Amino acid sequence: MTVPLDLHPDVRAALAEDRPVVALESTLITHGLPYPTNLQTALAMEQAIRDHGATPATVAVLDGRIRVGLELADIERLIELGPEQVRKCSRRDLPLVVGLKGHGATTVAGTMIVAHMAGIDVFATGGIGGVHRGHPQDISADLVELGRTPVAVVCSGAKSILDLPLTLEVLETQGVPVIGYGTDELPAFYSRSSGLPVDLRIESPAEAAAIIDARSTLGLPQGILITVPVPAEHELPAEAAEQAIAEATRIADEQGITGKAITPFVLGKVLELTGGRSRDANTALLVNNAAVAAQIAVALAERRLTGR
Ligand code: PSU
Ligand code: MN
Repeated sequence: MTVPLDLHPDVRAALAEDRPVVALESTLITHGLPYPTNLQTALAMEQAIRDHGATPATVAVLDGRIRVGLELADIERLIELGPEQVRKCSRRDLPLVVGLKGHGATTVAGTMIVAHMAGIDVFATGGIGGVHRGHPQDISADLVELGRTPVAVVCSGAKSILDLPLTLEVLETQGVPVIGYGTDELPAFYSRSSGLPVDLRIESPAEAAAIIDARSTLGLPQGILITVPVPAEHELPAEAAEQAIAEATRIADEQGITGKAITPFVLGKVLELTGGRSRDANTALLVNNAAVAAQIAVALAERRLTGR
């Protein structure tokens, strides 16, 4: 069996010509955001990437084929099939959906694996998985993937529904540098600051590109986490966010929600509890991260072109 990997013609052409490409995940479309916010946000992220001079490559598995770069009709199909028919696809799930010709929406881990297979260095998303509050044995496969797959992930930290200090500890163990893009503090997803320090603050796409290049020159296998705070005008005040998250987590525990169902459940509850304000923050940071990732991909392509 050869790898059933289908690159969209635009993505294939960009990669062949060493032009910048940014990978996007699909779990946030099928499991992370409600309709129609999911469709609007997926398209807005792709547009933000194009507006900044790069080619978007949204990743998913359809009919057992790994797709890198989707058409509007593919995104609509994923949404219509919904979470019942589209498997949330982390590392462990890829052989299941490919083997049995199913459908999969890739998580951060799943998207990193596919991006690396396709030769894409930069990936934008909202928040990575992490260590769950009160369940320190529930460590997202995203953290382990970041330790072993060389893709730069541009995000707003880990979802703040997680235990951020423990998440940083696991990232350290995995050898993953956590970089703050214009910030000294790890962003807390819905809010700009967490009080937790990042490993290094940078200010420009060129610095991110230099670090990505150095990782590659050194032959190190790990990913790099580039964290970008939600734009200030869309920030959810830390206290309001924290209250909603604590309450949502309590309800999830009470209802015995576990495993991969926790994230969608808690995010849904937070949305209810903040009267939809968490959605504004979520979509704003996603589109902003896509734009930053595109700028980084452009800087990386320029750097490689000029050999410095
Ligand atoms: N961030 C969101 N919504 C999501 C996710 C992240 O705002 O749905 C998804 C991402 O795909 C991430 C995954 O990789 O949740 C982590 O899931 P788990 O904790 O089960 O590893
Ligand atoms: Mn988990």
